Amino acid sequence: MKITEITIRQLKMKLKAPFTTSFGTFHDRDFLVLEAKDESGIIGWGESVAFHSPWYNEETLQTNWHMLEDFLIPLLLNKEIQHPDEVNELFKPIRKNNMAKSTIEGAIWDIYAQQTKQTLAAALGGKKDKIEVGISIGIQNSIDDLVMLVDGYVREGYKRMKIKIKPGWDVEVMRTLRETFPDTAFMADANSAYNLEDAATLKQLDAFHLTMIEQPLASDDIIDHATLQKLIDTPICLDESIHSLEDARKAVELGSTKIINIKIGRVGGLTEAKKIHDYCEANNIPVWCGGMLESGIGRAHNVALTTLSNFILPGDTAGSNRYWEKDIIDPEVIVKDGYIEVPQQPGIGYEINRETIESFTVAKKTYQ
Ligand code: OSB
Ligand code: MG
Repeated sequence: MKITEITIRQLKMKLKAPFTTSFGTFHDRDFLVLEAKDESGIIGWGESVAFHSPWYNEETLQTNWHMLEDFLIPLLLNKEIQHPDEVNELFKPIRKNNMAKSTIEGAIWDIYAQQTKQTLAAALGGKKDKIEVGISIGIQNSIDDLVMLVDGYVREGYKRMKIKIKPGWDVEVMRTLRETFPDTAFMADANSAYNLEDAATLKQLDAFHLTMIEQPLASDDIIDHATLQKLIDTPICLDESIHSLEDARKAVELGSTKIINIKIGRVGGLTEAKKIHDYCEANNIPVWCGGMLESGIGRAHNVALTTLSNFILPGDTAGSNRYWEKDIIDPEVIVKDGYIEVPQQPGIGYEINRETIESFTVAKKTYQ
């Protein structure tokens, strides 16, 4: 295949409800989508999960646009490639900027799956025809508000509740939830809000039988996490700290993580995500697919990845209706009884709604 044309769009979509983590609140989602066309006219779609500002990692939608325009697109345009795994190799001279790389790589995987007349899930080696999903719930104004929200999501059938925590919104919150919902699977995500001096507080969470605690310590740490894991029973799951197979291997060998949250953008694309998945499977480390408040395009890639066999814990890929009044794909991603059915059309398997995508577009540029 040869990519002959690429269009980048900047979109702005309003979240149905604000989403608050330990580092701030989102009201909108500003992000890039990328449309790539090959010489036969097949179109593939990718989404950049970078945010408007660099709080989750150092990338932003503007740095992604810069990397794509000035480095990544020139490396790829009009080059003959046989398989999407080659994109990873092609981008090796460019350090990091994983979310930018992943944006393009995802579109190439979509094209490759369509060319070979299979679903993206099948192209990746996935076998499931439905995936199990949980939901990530932001910090609320009161514990009562949170209990009401959780109750709704339990009724909707979500398979596990991920609760965002931060100092002061942790032990009492999780205690109340455990008492109110004795049989529900809960986990907590701190987005790096703690340090080792907080070990005693984090130890108190052991009493609530959480399936895991996600990224309690610094986003660039795998040393203190290993120390913390020796002090607490709740399994640690790393998110922000894992950018590659090498990071995963080192964290697992050090005992810093017992579970890994794989985000396609954070690790630079589906090829690297699959490598991490395979390494974890061989080393008995369960994985699950994280979320970045994606539109339907990113969501479709997450659904496909989650069909791989070692995605044995419910992920964060909730239904479109949890985020948006109207998503940019048809049909939207639907969760029923805690499952998403894997679409069976070739490629990402959902149609892009051109009219809707145009209505959210604030900037657009085509490269040939
Ligand atoms: O840490 O997993 C995270 C959202 C934005 C940035 C980071 C994270 C999250 C979520 C929400 O937890 C996942 C989702 O619903 O897409
Ligand atoms: Mg997280």
